[in-house]
Amino acid sequence: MTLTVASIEGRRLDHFIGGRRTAPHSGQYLQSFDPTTGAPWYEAADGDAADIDAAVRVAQAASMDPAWRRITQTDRGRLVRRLAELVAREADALALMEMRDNGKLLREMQAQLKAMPDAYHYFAGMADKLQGDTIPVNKLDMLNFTLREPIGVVGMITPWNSPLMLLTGTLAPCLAIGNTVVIKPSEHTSASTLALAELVKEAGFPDGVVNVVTGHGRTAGEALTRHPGVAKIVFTGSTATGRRIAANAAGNLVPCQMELGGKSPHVVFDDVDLDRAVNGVMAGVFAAGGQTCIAGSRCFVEAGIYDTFVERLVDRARRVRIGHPAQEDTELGPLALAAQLEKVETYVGYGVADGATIATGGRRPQDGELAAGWYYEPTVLVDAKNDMRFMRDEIFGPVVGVMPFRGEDELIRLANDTRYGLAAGIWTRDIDRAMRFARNVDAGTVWINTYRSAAFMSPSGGFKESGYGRRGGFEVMREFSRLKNVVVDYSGATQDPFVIRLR
Ligand code: TXE
Repeated sequence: MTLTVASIEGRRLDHFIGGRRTAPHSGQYLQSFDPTTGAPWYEAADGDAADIDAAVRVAQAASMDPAWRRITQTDRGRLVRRLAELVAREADALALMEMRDNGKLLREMQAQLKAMPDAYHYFAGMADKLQGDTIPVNKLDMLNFTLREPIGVVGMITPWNSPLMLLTGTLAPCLAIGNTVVIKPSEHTSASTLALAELVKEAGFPDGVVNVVTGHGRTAGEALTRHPGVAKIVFTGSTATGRRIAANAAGNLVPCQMELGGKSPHVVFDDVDLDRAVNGVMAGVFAAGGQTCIAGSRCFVEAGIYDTFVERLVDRARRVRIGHPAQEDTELGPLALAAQLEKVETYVGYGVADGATIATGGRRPQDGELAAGWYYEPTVLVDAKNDMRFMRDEIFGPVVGVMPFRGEDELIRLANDTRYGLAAGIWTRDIDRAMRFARNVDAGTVWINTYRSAAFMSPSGGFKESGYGRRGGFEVMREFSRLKNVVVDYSGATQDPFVIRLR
């Protein structure tokens, strides 16, 4: 892997198309910033429609090329496993690159990267298990069966919060199934995806199977979603952008998989071990700086323990260690983007204007080096209500709104009073109650006495405006293959073309 933090500092990075670094058609590059200082640290090709067109054509050609199309399933799986080994070899370098780009804790990015090879191995195992059915039909001497085939070129648009992890859940199965891909990473975090493309080449995948075009959403991203050569769009990002992409894809009748925003309810009943629940709520919204679609940003606490719970939560939030993401003891790093910091400040302001009270946080830290970066204190807003703007929209930062509830009926009404439906969490010792909540809450994933416990073996995705389609588990075999029905008449009989036989 030639791309590392040291090798790219101050340099220009090109697209990766057809197995080669390719300069942007426009000659333009965009800057990528270090969130701990706000300073640019490398430039990436600023792709446009011409670059996307070149990449999609190459990916189309690769999907028809016998080097990829006629490879056995076993060999395809072997390539994905080889990629897993290379990701394991480069895990530390990739984690460092992602931390530098998005400011997330090095420990967190390392944990993601160390777990990633297992995901590639898991999906590699699907390569030789993609099978159809034999269908019994009411005709003798007829064989009726289904085939599962690759779809073709899959366009992937990824965000900046966990670039490679969010890519893996769709890239690994796509490759195992035999698709080819064009990836448009976030303009804020281009480096690690370009580095991964180098590993794909080193693993031995034919050129053109994986292509990366960097650039802005409104140019490169938009062009990818409108390109008629793309057979499916995979998107992770905001609901507003997802809606726009789905409309573009509809123009070509192309299906999408959408992993969008969330405003997930995180519930605490009065029968719990309070320390455990406080830690769970903290992890749900302050880990990753709240920059995760599954953040438990609306916290509902049973009225009887509301005051005690808030006191403990605030006490713990005040003790969160804010610092440089590479430091071993840092618990909260900076936000990834200047725009994200502004969004967080704006929404905390809305919260106060709408009648909530800041119990802790609500400020940028002012001391020393922290003042220069995009840092924000963990923030707890009490007296929150669902109709307040900060409780309705996804903030994507370390901000939680807390409100009391009385009884399960009120809880379900409050929990589901959102346009999102991505995740939900509940802390209680009463399993009946937990199961009733799991059945009644509108969320694609429900956690009971845990939170943010994601696994590539389980299907994840949202309801409502959080999107559609599923990642993880066996569901992806359906998502990234197409189903063909084949009918064979082996009777040898010649039929009169105009005889209609009634049964
Ligand atoms: O997202 P966008 P942004 C949410 C979160 C955050 C907000 C804004 O609430 O505050 O989105 O972040 C590409 N056609 N999430 O502006 O715009 C873009 O280049 C095609 C939730 O970064 O959704 C990038 O690659 N592509 C989330 C990707 O879309 C377009 C993760 C995401 O950008 C495009 C990130 C267009 N017209 C943000 N416009 C999650 N679900 O985890 C943009 N893009």
